[in-house]
Amino acid sequence: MSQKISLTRYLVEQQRIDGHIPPELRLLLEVVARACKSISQAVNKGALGGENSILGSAGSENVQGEVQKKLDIIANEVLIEANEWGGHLAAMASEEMDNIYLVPNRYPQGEYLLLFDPLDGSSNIDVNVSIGTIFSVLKKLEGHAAVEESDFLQAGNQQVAAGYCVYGPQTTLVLTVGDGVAMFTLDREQGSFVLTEENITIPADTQEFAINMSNMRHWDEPVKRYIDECLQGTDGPRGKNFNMRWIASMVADVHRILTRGGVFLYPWDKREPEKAGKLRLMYEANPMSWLIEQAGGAATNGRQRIMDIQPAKLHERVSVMLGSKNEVERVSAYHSKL
Ligand code: AHM
Ligand code: MG
Repeated sequence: MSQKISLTRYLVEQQRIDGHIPPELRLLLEVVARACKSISQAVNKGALGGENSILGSAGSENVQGEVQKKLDIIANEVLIEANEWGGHLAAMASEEMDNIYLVPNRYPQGEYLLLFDPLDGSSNIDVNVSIGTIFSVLKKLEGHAAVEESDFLQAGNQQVAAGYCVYGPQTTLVLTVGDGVAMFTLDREQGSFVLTEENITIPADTQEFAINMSNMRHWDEPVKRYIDECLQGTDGPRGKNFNMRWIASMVADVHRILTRGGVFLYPWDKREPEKAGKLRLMYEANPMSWLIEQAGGAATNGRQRIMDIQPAKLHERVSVMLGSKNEVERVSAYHSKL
């Protein structure tokens, strides 16, 4: 790319030239990107952050009963503080908050709802492995003056923007507003995100899968069959060898898939049968599914397109299989044969 295109310019063009996004949504996305820059700074400091290290546990649990890390809480606060006063939002919801967060009365109210996992891949924070922020944007339901949790309970196909920021060797923001997927790399000297990849497409076929193999004995038959056939390589029915990667940060695994293809699975398993899965539908699976679909891939819970699932609650969990289209279709077909 001869001339550098900043995220700001990309969004202005999405608004002005293509009419894809209204000005308030552009502002919202700029604010989220700004918050991600601050989170990236905090992540970079690690053990050097503040008087005490910002690594380690915060000594509390979130609504899902998971131990919160200090950086989970810092990232959550950064996103709230950046977004609450701009006038573009009505409310926010986060993995780290039990209930929705209403924009305080002292600030103007907007039409949008922002959902996020402030720091995904928390188990990787202390070990200096890539982590990220995932976000999804919905519109408030019309005719509702006061926002309630029920306003958030919209299927993923209602999203108006979705993305993530991965804090890895580079800090990269990946975004869709329904017009393909674009990637922006943080230029630390300039302090801005620069467009580095547009119209991302995922190859329909792949020879790489991502799954936590230690859960194998708990999977149900379709997932076992799919992975078992991959593992048989050239000797098995697939007739080709597969490679495996598992970073344990969905952002980093999805980023690899958007970059070179692959399939990611965090399926339902028998450990806690009443749980639909580990990952959360509204602020993990839905935004990632939309990015993957916008890049030509597919995303399913095995039986249904993830983005068509009607959520029943804010922190709902879901079984996730996403990535290269032909692989996702294959694993779906194995589920329908049950
Ligand atoms: P988190 O939101 O608490 O960080 O959990 C989500 C993460 C995903 O990023 C990742 O794919 C998965 O949990 C890893 O789980 P496991 O530790 O079971 O491999
Ligand atoms: Mg998380």
